[in-house]
Amino acid sequence: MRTKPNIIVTGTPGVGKTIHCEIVAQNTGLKHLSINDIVKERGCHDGYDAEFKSWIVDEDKLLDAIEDEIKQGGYIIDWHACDLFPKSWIDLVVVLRVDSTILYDRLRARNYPEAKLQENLDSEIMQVLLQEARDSYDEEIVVELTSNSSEEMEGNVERIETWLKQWMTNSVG
Ligand code: DAT
Repeated sequence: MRTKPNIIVTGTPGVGKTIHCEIVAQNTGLKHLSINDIVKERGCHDGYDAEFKSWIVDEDKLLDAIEDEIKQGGYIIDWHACDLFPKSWIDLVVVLRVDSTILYDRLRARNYPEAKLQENLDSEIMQVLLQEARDSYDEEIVVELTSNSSEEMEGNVERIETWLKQWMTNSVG
């Protein structure tokens, strides 16, 4: 049994996963696990897609690389997919959502190639990651939160921290 929960923060690139995870990790002591960094640093990929400017993830290697850590609990996982993680590892799935005009500006600021920008905008509009989360986990643990503004981000962080406190209380009790 874990003494601390594992949380996934997911959503289309640019919704605010990294910034949410960093703040929650700083405030709570949960460890921020950036899957992007792990893929790069631990070589969990089959090479680089130059057109999309992204690594081609080897999911089996990735799961092997993080299994021992995640099973200890206490991680806030930052990744734009969630269906690869076994259900038994995860206690809460936060899906961040954003208006497409705001997302467009955030991805433009990152100089995304046009095809990648368009694919991500379509994905957000079609709610692809929300659907993936709902298909992969029990509905009680999937929470959809909007991340258009700093005020919304503060509210989201507070909600995640309240959930965490509740989880810790229940696990002790
Ligand atoms: P992700 O990790 O999902 O790709 P990010 O955390 O890197 O996204 O955020 C992308 C950019 O948008 C970054 O400059 C911070 C900004 N941002 C994200 N969420 C925000 C919010 N709710 N309010 C204001 N700015 C936000």
